[in-house]
Amino acid sequence: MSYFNWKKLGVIAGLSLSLTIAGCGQGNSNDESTANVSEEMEYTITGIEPGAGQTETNEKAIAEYDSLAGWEQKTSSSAAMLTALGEAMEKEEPIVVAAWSPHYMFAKFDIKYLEDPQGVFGEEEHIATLVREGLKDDMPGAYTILDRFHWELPVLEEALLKAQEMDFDFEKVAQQWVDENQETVEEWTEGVDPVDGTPIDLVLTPWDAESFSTNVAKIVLEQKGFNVSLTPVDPSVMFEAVATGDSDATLSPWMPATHGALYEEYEGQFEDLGPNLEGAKIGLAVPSYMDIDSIEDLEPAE
Ligand code: PBE
Repeated sequence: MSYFNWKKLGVIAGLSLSLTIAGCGQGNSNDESTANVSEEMEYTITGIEPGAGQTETNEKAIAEYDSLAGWEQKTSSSAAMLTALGEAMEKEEPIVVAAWSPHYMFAKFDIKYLEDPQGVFGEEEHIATLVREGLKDDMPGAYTILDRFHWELPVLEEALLKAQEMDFDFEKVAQQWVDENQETVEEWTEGVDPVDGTPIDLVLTPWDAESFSTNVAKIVLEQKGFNVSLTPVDPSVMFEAVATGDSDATLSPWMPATHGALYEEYEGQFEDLGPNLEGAKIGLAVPSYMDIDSIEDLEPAE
């Protein structure tokens, strides 16, 4: 027999061996690696706030993936999701959660994103700075500061870990960061003329990264004499407020996937000053002990 034929035989033998293994696994529901964990999870994704951009993206994933046919998303709050994740992990139970980074959940829990071969959650996200039309003329100093304002991912991640230690008192965490990083702050404010109590409103969404960064922006603008108010809202209200001029600016939109639909809806009615953070991400995540790697490894309910 030639070498070629031996090789072919080897392939056939290998194939039938893996078929045998797969066959055994399917008939044996006690085998942990092949048991239907999706059923154990009651075909449910543990989601976050109903108004989150990601809640819609999760619904899109349910609609688009055959493996998620018949699944449901349970929404409540980010805090409730984190509690459910912690409880499941304590008992080593399976769970699929709405996840995003930067967030301290990846430092606190040993979890992994599920691969998203259909690209529903997009690739890299950035957090954008949007300002209302006319801000540049009305408040050139604030505009300059907001335009310069940006984060490197590790800096923001470290701040979010610190926030966890400081009971999520973002005013305090932001003040501490500003105190320790006056050099960066001075780069943002250099050459900006001080004002005397000009009011400016920043609208923000209620998640950690956004709370931290908007509180830092508040302190920095206050150092130049602005009278800053912060208004926490849902993503849809955030876009509307900046588009109508009810609010002056926001540092919270996640693009292009998470808030892309809202961005398009209001496009042309705000000015985009570009990313204030790059390298963000959203997706579905599971504890690392779960033996699946992709959304396609889940099983439909029907
Ligand atoms: N999230 C993830 C926000 C932005 C991305 C929960 C922090 C949202 O879903 O709207």
